[in-house]
Amino acid sequence: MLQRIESIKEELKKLNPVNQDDVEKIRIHLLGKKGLVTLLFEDFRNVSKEEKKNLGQVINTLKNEVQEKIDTWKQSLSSNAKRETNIDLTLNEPNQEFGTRHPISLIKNELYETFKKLGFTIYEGPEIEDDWHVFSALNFPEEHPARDMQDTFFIEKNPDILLRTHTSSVQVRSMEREKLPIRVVCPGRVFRNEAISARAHCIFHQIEGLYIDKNVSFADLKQTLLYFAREIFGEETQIRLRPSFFPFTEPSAEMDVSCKLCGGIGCSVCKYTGWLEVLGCGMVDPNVLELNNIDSKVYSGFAFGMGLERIAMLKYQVKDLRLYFENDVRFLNQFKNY
Ligand code: 2NM
Repeated sequence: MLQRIESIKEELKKLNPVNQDDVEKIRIHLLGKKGLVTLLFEDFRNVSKEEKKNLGQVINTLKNEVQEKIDTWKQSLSSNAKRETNIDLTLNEPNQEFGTRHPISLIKNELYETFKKLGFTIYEGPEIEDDWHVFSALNFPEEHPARDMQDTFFIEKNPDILLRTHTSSVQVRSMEREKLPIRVVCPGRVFRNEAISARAHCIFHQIEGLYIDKNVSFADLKQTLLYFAREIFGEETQIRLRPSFFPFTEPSAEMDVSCKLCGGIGCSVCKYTGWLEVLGCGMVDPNVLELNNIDSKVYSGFAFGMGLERIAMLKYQVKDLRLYFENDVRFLNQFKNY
Protein backbone atom coordinates (compact mmCIF):
# COMPACT_ATOMS: atom_id res chain seq x y z
CA MET A 1 0.00 0.00 0.00
CA LEU A 2 2.83 2.38 0.80
CA GLN A 3 4.08 1.85 -2.73
CA ARG A 4 0.69 2.78 -4.21
CA ILE A 5 0.67 5.91 -2.06
CA GLU A 6 4.14 6.87 -3.28
CA SER A 7 3.17 6.43 -6.92
CA ILE A 8 0.03 8.59 -6.45
CA LYS A 9 2.24 11.29 -4.92
CA GLU A 10 4.58 11.08 -7.91
CA GLU A 11 1.67 11.33 -10.32
CA LEU A 12 0.25 14.32 -8.47
CA LYS A 13 3.53 16.20 -8.95
CA LYS A 14 3.42 15.72 -12.71
CA LEU A 15 -0.20 16.79 -13.23
CA ASN A 16 -0.68 20.15 -14.93
CA PRO A 17 -4.34 20.85 -15.85
CA VAL A 18 -4.95 23.73 -18.29
CA ASN A 19 -8.70 24.12 -17.82
CA GLN A 20 -11.63 23.26 -15.53
CA ASP A 21 -12.38 20.04 -17.47
CA ASP A 22 -8.87 18.75 -16.78
CA VAL A 23 -9.31 19.50 -13.08
CA GLU A 24 -12.60 17.60 -12.99
CA LYS A 25 -10.99 14.57 -14.73
CA ILE A 26 -8.20 14.56 -12.18
CA ARG A 27 -10.71 14.80 -9.33
CA ILE A 28 -12.63 11.76 -10.62
CA HIS A 29 -9.38 9.87 -11.27
CA LEU A 30 -8.23 10.35 -7.68
CA LEU A 31 -11.22 11.11 -5.44
CA GLY A 32 -14.15 9.72 -7.48
CA LYS A 33 -16.05 6.54 -6.52
CA LYS A 34 -13.40 4.38 -8.11
CA GLY A 35 -10.61 6.91 -7.71
CA LEU A 36 -7.13 5.83 -6.64
CA VAL A 37 -7.34 7.53 -3.26
CA THR A 38 -10.87 6.26 -2.62
CA LEU A 39 -9.68 2.72 -3.31
CA LEU A 40 -6.90 3.19 -0.77
CA PHE A 41 -9.53 3.88 1.88
CA GLU A 42 -11.43 0.70 0.90
CA ASP A 43 -8.31 -1.49 1.05
CA PHE A 44 -7.40 0.11 4.37
CA ARG A 45 -10.17 -1.98 6.04
CA ASN A 46 -8.21 -5.20 5.41
CA VAL A 47 -4.94 -3.94 6.87
CA SER A 48 -3.68 -5.37 10.14
CA LYS A 49 -4.22 -3.52 13.40
CA GLU A 50 -0.53 -2.68 13.84
CA GLU A 51 -0.29 -1.08 10.41
CA LYS A 52 -3.59 0.82 10.71
CA LYS A 53 -2.39 3.61 13.00
CA ASN A 54 0.47 4.79 10.78
CA LEU A 55 -1.17 4.05 7.44
CA GLY A 56 -4.40 5.87 8.38
CA GLN A 57 -2.47 9.07 8.94
CA VAL A 58 -0.54 8.75 5.68
CA ILE A 59 -3.70 8.14 3.63
CA ASN A 60 -5.55 11.03 5.27
CA THR A 61 -2.64 13.40 4.62
CA LEU A 62 -2.57 12.31 0.99
CA LYS A 63 -6.30 12.85 0.58
CA ASN A 64 -6.02 16.38 2.02
CA GLU A 65 -3.09 17.18 -0.24
CA VAL A 66 -5.03 16.07 -3.31
CA GLN A 67 -8.10 18.07 -2.28
CA GLU A 68 -6.01 21.15 -1.68
CA LYS A 69 -4.33 20.91 -5.06
CA ILE A 70 -7.67 20.50 -6.81
CA ASP A 71 -9.08 23.55 -5.02
CA THR A 72 -6.07 25.66 -5.97
CA TRP A 73 -6.30 24.62 -9.63
CA LYS A 74 -10.03 25.35 -9.69
CA GLN A 75 -9.44 28.85 -8.32
CA SER A 76 -6.60 29.84 -10.58
CA LEU A 77 -8.38 28.54 -13.68
CA SER A 78 -11.72 30.23 -12.92
CA SER A 79 -12.84 32.91 -15.40
CA ASN A 80 -12.27 35.74 -12.91
CA ALA A 81 -8.71 34.83 -12.18
CA LYS A 82 -8.09 34.45 -15.87
CA ARG A 83 -9.32 37.99 -16.57
CA GLU A 84 -7.00 39.37 -13.92
CA THR A 85 -3.96 37.76 -15.43
CA ASN A 86 -4.90 38.75 -18.98
CA ILE A 87 -5.64 42.48 -18.58
CA ASP A 88 -5.49 44.35 -21.86
CA LEU A 89 -4.16 47.74 -20.83
CA THR A 90 -4.99 49.28 -24.20
CA LEU A 91 -8.74 48.77 -23.73
CA ASN A 92 -11.02 51.59 -22.55
CA GLU A 93 -12.80 50.98 -19.25
CA PRO A 94 -16.46 50.99 -20.35
CA ASN A 95 -18.13 51.91 -17.05
CA GLN A 96 -15.82 54.69 -15.95
CA GLU A 97 -17.43 57.18 -13.54
CA PHE A 98 -16.48 60.78 -14.21
CA GLY A 99 -16.38 63.39 -11.46
CA THR A 100 -18.30 66.66 -11.58
CA ARG A 101 -17.34 70.28 -11.37
CA HIS A 102 -18.11 71.87 -8.03
CA PRO A 103 -21.17 74.19 -8.23
CA ILE A 104 -19.01 77.14 -7.13
CA SER A 105 -16.66 76.49 -10.06
CA LEU A 106 -19.62 76.15 -12.43
CA ILE A 107 -21.00 79.55 -11.37
CA LYS A 108 -17.57 81.15 -11.43
CA ASN A 109 -16.97 79.98 -15.01
CA GLU A 110 -20.37 81.26 -16.10
CA LEU A 111 -19.68 84.64 -14.53
CA TYR A 112 -16.26 84.80 -16.21
CA GLU A 113 -17.87 84.22 -19.61
CA THR A 114 -20.55 86.83 -18.97
CA PHE A 115 -18.20 89.58 -17.82
CA LYS A 116 -15.61 88.72 -20.48
CA LYS A 117 -18.21 89.60 -23.11
CA LEU A 118 -18.51 93.04 -21.50
CA GLY A 119 -14.75 93.64 -21.68
CA PHE A 120 -13.82 92.73 -18.09
CA THR A 121 -10.62 90.79 -17.36
CA ILE A 122 -10.00 88.46 -14.40
CA TYR A 123 -7.73 89.96 -11.74
CA GLU A 124 -6.56 87.94 -8.70
CA GLY A 125 -4.70 88.80 -5.53
CA PRO A 126 -3.55 87.45 -2.14
CA GLU A 127 -5.82 86.01 0.58
CA ILE A 128 -3.50 87.25 3.32
CA GLU A 129 -3.59 91.02 3.31
CA ASP A 130 -2.70 94.16 5.23
CA ASP A 131 -5.00 96.78 6.75
CA TRP A 132 -4.41 99.25 3.91
CA HIS A 133 -5.70 97.06 1.05
CA VAL A 134 -8.70 95.64 2.98
CA PHE A 135 -9.89 98.70 4.89
CA SER A 136 -8.02 102.01 4.76
CA ALA A 137 -7.75 102.36 0.96
CA LEU A 138 -11.46 101.52 0.74
CA ASN A 139 -12.63 104.43 2.91
CA PHE A 140 -13.42 102.32 6.00
CA PRO A 141 -13.26 104.67 8.99
CA GLU A 142 -10.79 103.81 11.78
CA GLU A 143 -13.59 102.75 14.15
CA HIS A 144 -15.60 100.72 11.58
CA PRO A 145 -16.99 97.49 13.13
CA ALA A 146 -15.66 95.32 10.24
CA ARG A 147 -12.16 96.05 11.55
CA ASP A 148 -13.13 94.40 14.82
CA MET A 149 -11.62 91.08 15.92
CA GLN A 150 -15.15 89.71 16.00
CA ASP A 151 -15.55 90.13 12.25
CA THR A 152 -12.02 89.77 10.91
CA PHE A 153 -9.42 87.04 11.32
CA PHE A 154 -6.15 88.70 12.29
CA ILE A 155 -2.84 86.92 11.80
CA GLU A 156 -0.75 89.65 13.39
CA LYS A 157 -1.47 92.97 15.15
CA ASN A 158 0.58 96.17 14.70
CA PRO A 159 1.14 96.25 11.85
CA ASP A 160 -2.06 94.37 11.06
CA ILE A 161 -1.84 91.25 8.88
CA LEU A 162 -5.24 89.66 8.26
CA LEU A 163 -7.32 87.41 6.04
CA ARG A 164 -9.23 89.49 3.49
CA THR A 165 -12.91 89.94 4.32
CA HIS A 166 -13.79 90.87 0.71
CA THR A 167 -12.06 90.78 -2.67
CA SER A 168 -12.21 94.60 -2.92
CA SER A 169 -8.62 94.45 -1.67
CA VAL A 170 -7.67 92.97 -5.05
CA GLN A 171 -9.32 95.93 -6.76
CA VAL A 172 -7.19 98.28 -4.67
CA ARG A 173 -4.19 96.37 -6.04
CA SER A 174 -5.51 96.79 -9.58
CA MET A 175 -5.80 100.56 -9.04
CA GLU A 176 -2.24 100.55 -7.66
CA ARG A 177 -0.70 98.79 -10.65
CA GLU A 178 -2.85 99.16 -13.75
CA LYS A 179 -3.23 102.06 -16.14
CA LEU A 180 -6.69 103.61 -16.55
CA PRO A 181 -9.26 102.72 -17.70
CA ILE A 182 -9.69 99.70 -15.41
CA ARG A 183 -12.28 96.99 -16.05
CA VAL A 184 -11.71 93.94 -13.82
CA VAL A 185 -13.59 91.17 -12.04
CA CYS A 186 -11.93 89.71 -8.95
CA PRO A 187 -12.96 86.23 -7.84
CA GLY A 188 -11.69 84.50 -4.71
CA ARG A 189 -12.10 83.18 -1.19
CA VAL A 190 -12.87 85.58 1.62
CA PHE A 191 -12.85 85.04 5.38
CA ARG A 192 -15.12 86.33 8.11
CA ASN A 193 -15.24 85.44 11.77
CA GLU A 194 -18.78 84.05 11.77
CA ALA A 195 -20.48 81.04 13.32
CA ILE A 196 -21.15 78.36 10.71
CA SER A 197 -24.81 77.71 9.89
CA ALA A 198 -27.07 76.93 6.92
CA ARG A 199 -26.86 80.59 5.90
CA ALA A 200 -23.38 81.70 7.01
CA HIS A 201 -19.85 80.33 6.77
CA CYS A 202 -16.47 81.68 7.86
CA ILE A 203 -15.04 81.00 4.38
CA PHE A 204 -16.95 81.83 1.22
CA HIS A 205 -16.35 83.00 -2.34
CA GLN A 206 -16.91 86.41 -3.84
CA ILE A 207 -16.64 87.99 -7.21
CA GLU A 208 -16.37 91.76 -7.37
CA GLY A 209 -16.35 94.00 -10.41
CA LEU A 210 -14.75 97.41 -10.91
CA TYR A 211 -14.93 99.80 -13.87
CA ILE A 212 -13.13 103.13 -13.79
CA ASP A 213 -13.01 105.48 -16.78
CA LYS A 214 -14.04 108.99 -17.79
CA ASN A 215 -17.82 109.49 -17.74
CA VAL A 216 -18.81 106.19 -16.13
CA SER A 217 -22.38 106.64 -14.89
CA PHE A 218 -24.96 104.86 -12.77
CA ALA A 219 -26.78 104.03 -16.04
CA ASP A 220 -23.68 102.05 -17.13
CA LEU A 221 -23.78 100.15 -13.85
CA LYS A 222 -27.46 99.38 -14.19
CA GLN A 223 -27.12 98.14 -17.77
CA THR A 224 -24.11 95.97 -16.87
CA LEU A 225 -26.03 94.38 -14.01
CA LEU A 226 -29.14 93.82 -16.13
CA TYR A 227 -26.99 92.01 -18.72
CA PHE A 228 -25.41 89.88 -15.98
CA ALA A 229 -28.80 89.02 -14.44
CA ARG A 230 -30.29 87.88 -17.76
CA GLU A 231 -27.21 85.82 -18.69
CA ILE A 232 -27.20 83.99 -15.35
CA PHE A 233 -30.88 83.76 -14.41
CA GLY A 234 -32.55 83.82 -17.85
CA GLU A 235 -33.81 86.25 -20.51
CA GLU A 236 -37.05 87.01 -18.67
CA THR A 237 -35.29 88.24 -15.53
CA GLN A 238 -36.17 91.70 -14.18
CA ILE A 239 -33.93 93.64 -11.79
CA ARG A 240 -34.59 96.29 -9.17
CA LEU A 241 -32.17 98.47 -7.22
CA ARG A 242 -32.78 99.49 -3.62
CA PRO A 243 -30.77 102.26 -1.89
CA SER A 244 -28.15 100.92 0.51
CA PHE A 245 -24.86 101.84 2.14
CA PHE A 246 -21.23 100.69 1.73
CA PRO A 247 -18.13 102.59 2.88
CA PHE A 248 -16.57 102.41 -0.61
CA THR A 249 -19.48 103.49 -2.79
CA GLU A 250 -21.73 106.55 -3.00
CA PRO A 251 -24.52 106.20 -3.91
CA SER A 252 -24.86 102.52 -3.02
CA ALA A 253 -27.55 100.01 -3.88
CA GLU A 254 -28.61 96.43 -3.46
CA MET A 255 -29.89 94.55 -6.48
CA ASP A 256 -32.75 92.05 -6.52
CA VAL A 257 -33.71 89.79 -9.43
CA SER A 258 -37.26 88.64 -10.11
CA CYS A 259 -37.92 85.16 -8.72
CA LYS A 260 -37.73 82.66 -11.57
CA LEU A 261 -39.61 79.95 -9.70
CA CYS A 262 -42.87 81.88 -9.36
CA GLY A 263 -42.29 84.48 -12.09
CA GLY A 264 -42.55 87.24 -9.49
CA ILE A 265 -45.96 86.28 -8.08
CA GLY A 266 -44.48 85.15 -4.75
CA CYS A 267 -43.47 81.74 -3.39
CA SER A 268 -41.61 80.16 -0.47
CA VAL A 269 -38.19 80.64 -2.17
CA CYS A 270 -38.61 84.42 -2.50
CA LYS A 271 -40.54 84.55 0.80
CA TYR A 272 -43.63 85.79 -1.06
CA THR A 273 -41.95 89.02 -2.24
CA GLY A 274 -41.33 88.00 -5.87
CA TRP A 275 -37.70 89.20 -5.54
CA LEU A 276 -34.34 87.66 -4.60
CA GLU A 277 -31.41 89.73 -3.31
CA VAL A 278 -28.25 88.95 -5.29
CA LEU A 279 -25.59 91.67 -4.92
CA GLY A 280 -24.40 95.03 -3.64
CA CYS A 281 -23.14 97.83 -5.89
CA GLY A 282 -22.64 101.53 -6.32
CA MET A 283 -20.56 104.37 -7.75
CA VAL A 284 -17.01 104.25 -6.39
CA ASP A 285 -16.76 106.89 -3.63
CA PRO A 286 -14.54 109.80 -4.75
CA ASN A 287 -12.62 109.29 -1.50
CA VAL A 288 -11.64 105.79 -2.68
CA LEU A 289 -10.44 107.15 -6.03
CA GLU A 290 -8.36 109.85 -4.32
CA LEU A 291 -6.93 107.38 -1.77
CA ASN A 292 -5.72 105.35 -4.75
CA ASN A 293 -4.24 108.35 -6.60
CA ILE A 294 -7.00 108.63 -9.17
CA ASP A 295 -8.29 112.13 -9.94
CA SER A 296 -11.98 112.03 -8.99
CA LYS A 297 -12.66 115.22 -11.00
CA VAL A 298 -11.66 113.43 -14.21
CA TYR A 299 -12.56 109.82 -13.50
CA SER A 300 -15.56 108.02 -12.10
CA GLY A 301 -16.35 104.35 -11.63
CA PHE A 302 -18.80 101.74 -10.57
CA ALA A 303 -18.27 98.61 -8.49
CA PHE A 304 -20.31 95.61 -7.45
CA GLY A 305 -19.80 92.52 -5.31
CA MET A 306 -21.60 89.23 -4.81
CA GLY A 307 -21.24 85.91 -2.98
CA LEU A 308 -20.82 82.95 -5.30
CA GLU A 309 -22.46 80.58 -2.80
CA ARG A 310 -25.52 82.78 -2.75
CA ILE A 311 -25.77 82.99 -6.57
CA ALA A 312 -25.32 79.20 -6.84
CA MET A 313 -27.95 78.70 -4.09
CA LEU A 314 -30.51 80.73 -6.03
CA LYS A 315 -29.64 79.20 -9.38
CA TYR A 316 -29.42 75.55 -8.23
CA GLN A 317 -31.87 75.62 -5.30
CA VAL A 318 -29.22 74.72 -2.71
CA LYS A 319 -30.80 75.08 0.73
CA ASP A 320 -27.78 74.80 3.04
CA LEU A 321 -24.44 76.61 2.62
CA ARG A 322 -22.53 73.87 4.42
CA LEU A 323 -23.12 71.49 1.50
CA TYR A 324 -20.60 73.47 -0.56
CA PHE A 325 -17.80 72.62 1.84
CA GLU A 326 -18.44 68.93 2.56
CA ASN A 327 -17.68 67.45 -0.89
CA ASP A 328 -20.30 64.75 -0.39
CA VAL A 329 -20.59 62.97 -3.76
CA ARG A 330 -24.37 62.66 -3.30
CA PHE A 331 -24.46 66.47 -3.48
CA LEU A 332 -21.82 66.91 -6.18
CA ASN A 333 -23.30 64.25 -8.49
CA GLN A 334 -26.41 66.39 -8.84
CA PHE A 335 -24.38 68.88 -10.93
CA LYS A 336 -23.47 66.40 -13.66
CA ASN A 337 -25.68 68.00 -16.27
CA TYR A 338 -24.79 71.65 -15.76
C1 2NM B 1 -19.74 95.43 -2.90
C2 2NM B 1 -20.76 96.35 -2.96
C3 2NM B 1 -20.47 97.63 -3.45
C4 2NM B 1 -16.86 97.32 -4.21
C5 2NM B 1 -16.26 98.56 -4.20
C6 2NM B 1 -15.00 98.38 -4.63
C7 2NM B 1 -13.93 99.37 -4.84
F1 2NM B 1 -12.75 98.77 -4.87
F2 2NM B 1 -14.10 100.01 -5.95
F3 2NM B 1 -13.94 100.24 -3.86
N1 2NM B 1 -14.83 97.08 -4.86
N2 2NM B 1 -15.99 96.44 -4.61
C8 2NM B 1 -18.23 97.00 -3.81
C9 2NM B 1 -19.20 97.94 -3.88
C10 2NM B 1 -18.47 95.74 -3.33
O1 2NM B 1 -19.90 94.15 -2.41
C11 2NM B 1 -21.09 93.79 -1.81
